[in-house]
Amino acid sequence: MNKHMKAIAIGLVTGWLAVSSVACAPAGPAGPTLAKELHVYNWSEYIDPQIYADFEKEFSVHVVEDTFASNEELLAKLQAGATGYDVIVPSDYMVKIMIEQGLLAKLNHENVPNIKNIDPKFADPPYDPGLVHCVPYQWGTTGIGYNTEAFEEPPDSWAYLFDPEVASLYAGKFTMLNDSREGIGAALKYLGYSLNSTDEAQLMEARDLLIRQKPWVYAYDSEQYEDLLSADEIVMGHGWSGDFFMAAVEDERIWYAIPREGATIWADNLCIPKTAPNKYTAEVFINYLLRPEVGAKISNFTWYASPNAAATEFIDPEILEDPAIYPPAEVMERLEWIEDVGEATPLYERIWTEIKAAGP
Ligand code: N2P
Repeated sequence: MNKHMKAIAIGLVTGWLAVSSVACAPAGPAGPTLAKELHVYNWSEYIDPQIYADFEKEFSVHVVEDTFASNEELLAKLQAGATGYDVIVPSDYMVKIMIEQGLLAKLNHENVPNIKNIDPKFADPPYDPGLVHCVPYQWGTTGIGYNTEAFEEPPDSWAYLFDPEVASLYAGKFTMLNDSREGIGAALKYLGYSLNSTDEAQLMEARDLLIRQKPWVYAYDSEQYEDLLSADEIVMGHGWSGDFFMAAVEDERIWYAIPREGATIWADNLCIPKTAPNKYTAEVFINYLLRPEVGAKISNFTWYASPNAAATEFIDPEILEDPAIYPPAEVMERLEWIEDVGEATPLYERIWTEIKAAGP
């Protein structure tokens, strides 16, 4: 009997026992039951769809996925009163903002025993100490994906996107993420500042640079840039590491560089909104994603690094050994986490709106 069949057999036996005990003992409080449907609000192409199918097969819960393209879009949706989501996937800084705004439920760790599989390095993040609300899902970096045939040297500097003399050579041939913190952050890094700067003069400099760059930008896009690369619409894109590596499986011309001035490192997290209709089912699902084999299946599909230490032995060696996915210490030192900039947040949003509204 394989492991799976054994689990079913035990389930049948305990099910039978439960029925017979109900018959001869006073009924206790009903344990939590699984919902028929689970609503996941995720980044696009961020999970192997087979995982939803496998979960449904084992637990008889149908997973419905809806996607968002930025943390700010996710936050706006929740603030506007969206109440249908059971699991959401915000990044680090957004977890902190959501906790402060009272938007997240606390996890019942008893329902998520596989949380023990999380690498200790990720088990006590500053944005959610002790993983009280969320569980880390995947982590990666933000840099420049490119068509290797279009460059003699890898475009490993933000100058390719921002230095007028260089970027203008690629006019109409590159995209920028449609993301306020990532877009402004990249400009700040090019200028030699922290991507969490709250200095108004530095932020104005970043704004001017982004407005200057705008005529050369093919599109502000966070969901299709890798397809645009493959279709030869663009030759490089500001984007998330794994999206390019995933595209490289089909198109070997595509590769990815972390700019030498430094770049974003981020971790996305599985969290449950306070308004979730099916909290227990959400916890069962999160616990499922934390199984070693399932954790590996996620990274083997997304090409992002996994915070699940127990998954490592099942992750493709090609992914584990790729220094652009698991960067060496000297690269890690140049990476910076996006932090909640508190009172400066409206300024970032205003700058981004100004950039998007500026003439071409
Ligand atoms: C996946 C997007 C990765 C999310 N397509 C970046 N935080």
